[in-house]
Amino acid sequence: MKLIVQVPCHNEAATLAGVLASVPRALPGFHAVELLVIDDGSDDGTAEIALAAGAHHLLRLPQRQGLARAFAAGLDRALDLGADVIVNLDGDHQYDGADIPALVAPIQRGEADLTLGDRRTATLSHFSPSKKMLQRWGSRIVAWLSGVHATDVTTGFRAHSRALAAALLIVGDYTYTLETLVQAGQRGARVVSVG
Ligand SMILES: Nc1nc2c(ncn2[C@@H]2O[C@H](COP(=O)(O)OP(=O)(O)OP(=O)(O)O)[C@@H](O)[C@H]2O)c(=O)[nH]1
Ligand SMILES: [Mg+2]
Repeated sequence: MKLIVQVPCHNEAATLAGVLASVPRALPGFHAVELLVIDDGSDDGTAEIALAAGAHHLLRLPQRQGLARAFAAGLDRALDLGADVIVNLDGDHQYDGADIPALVAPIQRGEADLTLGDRRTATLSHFSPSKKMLQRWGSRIVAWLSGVHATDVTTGFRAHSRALAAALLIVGDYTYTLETLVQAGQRGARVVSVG
């Protein structure tokens, strides 16, 4: 089993090295753990920092395409690289790579196709009221459209089985978070919140 941790980045030079350092380089049940950085048209040296900080793979988008396209391009590359499980971890250090073992465990056990790192935002005071509202409504819309019940539907910390990643079709430019959940639910994928 190969795990690829993809990190979409637009100008994350300040935080990327810390993000990559937080990712465990070996995990029980995986013969390889590899880092894939998607550089979405950065002009702050993000790509150079990625390589210096130990990224195994670097996908450079010639110009900024937006998070959803960067995410989708990363999934495609990770599949080409033979990933069995693909984790998405944002480059701004909002999440901790040390939580990856817990995030991938339900997929390793064969109990989930997609896991969500739940930030427990309802109780986080630094999350703005508008973001909390987006989440509340997003959560309802996802449940209504697809039957998936999850609180933190906008989280960028997720793990995907290979089969689910290959089935996702991302058409938006801005955010992939809700449309991927709706598609997963409509396909009957098992979505599990962790955290
Ligand atoms: N905003 C933005 N992020 C991008 C883009 N391309 C790649 N990314 C990366 O996508 C990840 C998530 O972006 P964020 O701006 O942190 O989005 P967010 O976590 O929903 O928002 P915050 O709560 O403000 O952090 C980061 O690692 C970005 O570097 C882009 O065009 N715009
Ligand atoms: Mg962020």
